[in-house]
Amino acid sequence: MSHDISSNQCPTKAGFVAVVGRPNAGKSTLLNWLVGEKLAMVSKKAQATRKRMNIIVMHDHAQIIFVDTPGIHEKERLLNQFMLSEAVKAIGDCDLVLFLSPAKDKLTHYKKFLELNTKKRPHIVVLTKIDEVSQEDLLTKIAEFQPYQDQFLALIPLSVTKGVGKDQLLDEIVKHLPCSPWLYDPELLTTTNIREIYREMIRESIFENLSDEIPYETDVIIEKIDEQPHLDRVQATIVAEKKSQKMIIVGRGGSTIKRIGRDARLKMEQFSGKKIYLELFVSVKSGWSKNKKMLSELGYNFL
Ligand SMILES: Nc1nc2c(ncn2[C@@H]2O[C@H](COP(=O)(O)OP(=O)(O)OP(=O)(O)O)[C@@H](O)[C@H]2O)c(=O)[nH]1
Ligand SMILES: [Mg+2]
Repeated sequence: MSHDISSNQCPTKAGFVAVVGRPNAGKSTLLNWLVGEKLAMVSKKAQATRKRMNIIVMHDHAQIIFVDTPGIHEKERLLNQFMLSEAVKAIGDCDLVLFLSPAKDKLTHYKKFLELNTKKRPHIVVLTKIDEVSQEDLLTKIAEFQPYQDQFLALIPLSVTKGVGKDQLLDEIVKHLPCSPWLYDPELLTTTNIREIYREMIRESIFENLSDEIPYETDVIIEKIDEQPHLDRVQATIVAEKKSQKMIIVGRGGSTIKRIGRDARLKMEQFSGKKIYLELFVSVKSGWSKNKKMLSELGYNFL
C-alpha cells in the first residue's frame, strides 16, 4: 500500500501495457478510441490483428504504451501460431496486462489467459461491449469474476459504442505503472511506421470486401511508397494462396480490386491528410501462411 502511495507521487510514469483477449474481443477498437485516431485495423471478422502494434496514450503525468495483440486462439497453421506467440511475447514483456472479455463471454477465455500468464504479470480485467447486455446481465457477469478477485487488480466495464469507461480505465492503469521518465516523444501516437499502417488499411479493406476464407489466406506487401508533401504514391501487392482466390480478388472486369483499392485509399487519405495514389497488384504465393520463410518475408518473424 505504502509503495502504491509513493509511486503515485512520482513526477512521471511510463510503461508497457499488453492488451490481450480472444479474437474479436474489441482490443483494436479500444486502442483506437483511447488514442483518438484510427491506427489499428478493426473488423467484424475475428483474427484481424496479426502483429503487435504499439499505441501511445498520454494520461495525467503518465505515458502509457499499449501493445495491441492478435486474439488468443489456437490453430495449427503457422501464421496462427505466430499470432499466438505475439500475444504471449507481449504479456511477457509488459508492466501490466489488460485482459479484455466481451460482457457476453463465458469465463473460459479468462481461465485460459490465467494459464498463459505464467510469469503472473499483474492484470486488469476489462469487460467490453457492455452495450450488448442488460444491466442485470452485467452485474451477473461481474459477480462471476468475483472468485478471481485476488488474481486481478481491478475490473472495469466499458463500451466504446456508448463511450463509457475511458477515464476509469486510464486512471486505473496509471495507478499501476512504474515511476519512469517518458520513453517516447509525448507527441508520438505510435511507433509503427506509415508502411505498416497503410498495409493494415489495405488488409482492413480486404476483410470488408471479401468473405469466407479469403481474408484469412491473404496478406499485403507494400512494395514502394513515394512520399511527397501533398501526395503519397503507394504500390502494394495482395498475396493470395490460390489462383482461384486471385480471380475473386480481382473480380469481374477488375470490379472487386477497384473497390478494395478505393476503400483503402479513402482510409489512407483520411489518416495522412494527403492525396493517395494507390496501385494494387495480386500475386499467388501458394502456402505462404504455412511456410516460415514466406511468413518472415511478410514481416512475421518467430524470434
Ligand atoms: N457493440 C459493440 N461492438 C464493439 C465494441 N467494441 C468493439 N466492437 C466491435 O467488435 C468487433 C471486433 O473489434 P476489434 O477491435 O477488431 O476486435 P479485436 O479484439 O482487435 O479482434 P482481433 O484483432 O481479431 O483479435 C468490431 O466489429 C467492433 O466494431 C463495443 O464497445 N460495442
Ligand atoms: Mg485487433
